Amino acid sequence: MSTIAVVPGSFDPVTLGHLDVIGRAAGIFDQVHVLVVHNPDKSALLPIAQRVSLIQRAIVDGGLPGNIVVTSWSVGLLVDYCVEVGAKVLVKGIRSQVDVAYETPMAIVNRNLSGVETVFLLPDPAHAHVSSSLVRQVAGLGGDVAPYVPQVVAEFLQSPR
Ligand code: COD
Repeated sequence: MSTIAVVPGSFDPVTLGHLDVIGRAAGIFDQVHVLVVHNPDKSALLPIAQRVSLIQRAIVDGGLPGNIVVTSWSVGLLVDYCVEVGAKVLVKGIRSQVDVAYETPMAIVNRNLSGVETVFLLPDPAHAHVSSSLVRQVAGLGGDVAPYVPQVVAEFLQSPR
């Protein structure tokens, strides 16, 4: 039986840290669904459809495997999507104790709600300091975000909109 894993995030925008986790998940699981979800605790920069499009282009440009699909979810719980598509696993990236404290209760509640397990992947040290909020801040102040994001995202953020 093939195992579907969901890699959820706000991906606002997708970073090299996200892409690293997505690529490694795709090497472990049969199918990976990258799921763009609105996080009500964060103020959004990009519309959801734009985030999906940038992830799709970054995956192609980065030569990631073909077992990855990118989509979004806006109704109900994250695990409702997992149940709908038959995914048994959520994959999250853990950069620090802050991520552990944020993700651990959600992992337990998600398992209680649905039986879906959460697998934590450690980051590539080269990208462990990277976050979308840092990228939003640097881009908003006119700085160069190219070291932190796929090229397609850097070009998009630095183009006039
Ligand atoms: N290296 C490795 N991993 C990274 C990096 C990096 N540089 N940067 C981010 N990550 C990881 C994060 O730790 C996270 O696991 C994932 O990538 C996505 O990060 P973000 O910042 O894009 O997304 P978040 O943290 O805003 O998460 C949004 C979610 C919607 C996924 C989250 O809020 C969530 O799981 N919500 C649950 C909603 C729900 O159903 N609640 C009820 C039950 S808990």
